[in-house]
Amino acid sequence: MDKIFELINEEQTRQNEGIELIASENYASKEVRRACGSILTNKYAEGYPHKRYYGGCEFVDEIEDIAIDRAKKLFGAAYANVQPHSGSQANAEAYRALLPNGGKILSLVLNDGGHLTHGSPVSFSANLYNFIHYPLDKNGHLDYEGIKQIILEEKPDLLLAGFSAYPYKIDFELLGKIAKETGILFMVDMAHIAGLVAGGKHQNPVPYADLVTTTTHKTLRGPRGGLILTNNEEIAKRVNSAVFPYYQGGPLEHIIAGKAICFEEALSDNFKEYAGLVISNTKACRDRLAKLGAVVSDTDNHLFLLNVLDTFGITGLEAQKKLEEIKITTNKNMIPGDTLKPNKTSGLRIGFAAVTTRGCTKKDAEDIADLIFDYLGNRIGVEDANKKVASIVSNWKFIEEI
Ligand code: DSN
Repeated sequence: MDKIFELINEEQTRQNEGIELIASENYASKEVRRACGSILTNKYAEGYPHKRYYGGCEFVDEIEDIAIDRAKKLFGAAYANVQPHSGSQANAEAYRALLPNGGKILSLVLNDGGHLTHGSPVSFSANLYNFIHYPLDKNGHLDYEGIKQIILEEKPDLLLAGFSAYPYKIDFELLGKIAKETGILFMVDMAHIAGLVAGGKHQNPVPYADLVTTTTHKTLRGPRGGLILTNNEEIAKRVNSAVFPYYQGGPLEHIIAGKAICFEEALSDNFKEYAGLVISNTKACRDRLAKLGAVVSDTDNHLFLLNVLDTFGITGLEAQKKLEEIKITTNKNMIPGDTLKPNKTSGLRIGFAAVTTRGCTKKDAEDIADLIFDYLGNRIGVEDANKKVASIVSNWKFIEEI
């Protein structure tokens, strides 16, 4: 067997045996994976449905049309571009559609829960555009009035919302109103919460924003990829040019087929129930940790932040590595006002989208909280902790069956 297939098998075992708490991960369904691994990967289809640069596109045209229609229906958008290869590329394409190079963008800084493409100096974003940032308030919440004041003083061209490590609801309607009143554009990157929006458990930004980007593989539970939505025809045209030919070449029609299947799954009642369970499991784990005495953010969505420095006297990096010893996967994360650097951090980001797909219950979520608290606090040893992980996971679906 090719070494690659051996490694895929090992990764499959790792995914089956572990407790996956990385807030941006999930398990795509068999059907999504079947489409993504299909012969559609063989096809070149530069351009858009019915306007391609290649022959033989009649079937991929239909597939892409279906993906677009389902994306529009799922999020109530007038226009959808399903070709972005990733969330980062979707953001690059969105900025290109909305602003000239050098345009001024007001966003949340990475350290407070933003994203690399929201103006980090190590990403293209800060090199092509002029980013300024709004802070969170002292409790780690958005300060809507403060954002308005910054807009009035700094006069950016675009307000950007939607975050990677923000555990609270976002009032998109209010942010859209602020942008309108101050005469600037409003863009949302809903990558983390797209599944909660699709499941009706978070306010949908599409009616309030000029443009919305997302990934399709986080809470939305589809294939790894990006999506751009808008209700504005002019912006939609500029998005299409920014995606192809400006930033991308041939679309990944196998992934677009996987997106189409994911959108149909997300339109179901089962998915609505799933989105609700993600939120209640996250809350159950967070509340249990708080009850045990851990320093944690609150949560309204699929994630929370655990301050491991104040709770256990270790860094986020140390906590992440220690939990890996017992097959619990998390990621180190800055917490608002963090005094440590991004490669160490004071916090862990913990999310329940993936384990809820496998069948995690409220009791499992509370048991996971006990396990994290006891293991990071050196109250139980590695052997006992491993037994507890195996026992929790033994009640869950195998990832191949999802
Ligand atoms: N890397 C993603 C996350 O983990 O949140 C964001 O793109």
